[in-house]
This record gives sequence, structure tokens and C-alpha cells, in this order.
Amino acid sequence: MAVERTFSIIKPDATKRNLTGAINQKIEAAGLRIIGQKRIKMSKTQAEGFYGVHKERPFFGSLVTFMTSGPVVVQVLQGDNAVAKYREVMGATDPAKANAGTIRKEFAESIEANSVHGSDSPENAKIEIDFFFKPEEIVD
Ligand code: FUP
Repeated sequence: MAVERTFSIIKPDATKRNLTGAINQKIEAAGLRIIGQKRIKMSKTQAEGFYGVHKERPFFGSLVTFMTSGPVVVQVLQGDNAVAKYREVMGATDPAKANAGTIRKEFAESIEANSVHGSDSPENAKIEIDFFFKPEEIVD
């Protein structure tokens, strides 16, 4: 299986409740290595750019407000099949539909405040990693 990278965000609802370590534990337990990580406050411009694909959706404004409401931890994860594997560890977007043991089932508050983001394809992973990380900030 191919070694892959994916992009992750630990969202404001999770950093606020001191869940960074608990989430990282689930990431690492799944065999994914955290090869880049920094805690930032996302700007409105960054949040609007990052979620640009959703700009016509009714929840866009609220999502941007939420993502800029507190610190986030942006991460680069590496491992076999990292994109699909992290999506499994995260669980469904809506925590009510997420499988037992997933991050969103255990920690998410709502479909918006759902604790984590993970890229949905290797192509988007590269775009998202490049959006937030300089090459020298990733050490594998
Ligand atoms: P996911 O890939 O699981 O993060 O889900 P999406 O790309 O469909 O959605 C991105 C983000 O938009 C979600 F994490 C939260 C937000 N969202 C809402 O706030 N309301 C919705 O009905 C759907 C998504």
C-alpha cells in the first residue's frame, strides 16, 4: 500500500475542550504519524479560502465564523492509505451518524462543531497541506 499524506485540522470546539491530546492519541493509534503540526488562529480570509468549495451553501457564513472563533491545530499526517484511513478514524460529518469509536462520535458537538477536518482525496490533501505549511515545517 502506498505511503500517503493527508491534511488534518483539530477544530475550535476541540481545542477549547482540551481534546488535542485525545485526538492525537486516536490518530497515532491508527498508525498515522504526525509529521507536521502547529496551533494557529485561522483568519477569515484563510477560512473563506479553505472552505471556498462550500461558499454557496447555507452554512458557509456560520462555518467561517466557527473556524475563526478560536485556536485550531493544523496537521500533516503520513501513513499507508492516510487519506482514507483518517476519514475512517474521523467518522461521518454528522456525529449522530458516525460509527462508534470514531473521533466525531466520541467528541463532536454538532455537524458544524465536529472536532476535526480531514482531506477527502490525495489531490486535495496536497492543496490543503500547501495552503497551511511551508515544506520545512514538515519533518518525516
Ligand atoms: P467532511 O469532509 O466530513 O468534513 O464534510 P464536508 O466537506 O461535507 O463539510 C465540511 C464542513 O462543513 C463540515 F466539517 C462542517 C460543515 N458543515 C456544516 O456546518 N453543515 C452541514 O450541513 C454540512 C457541513
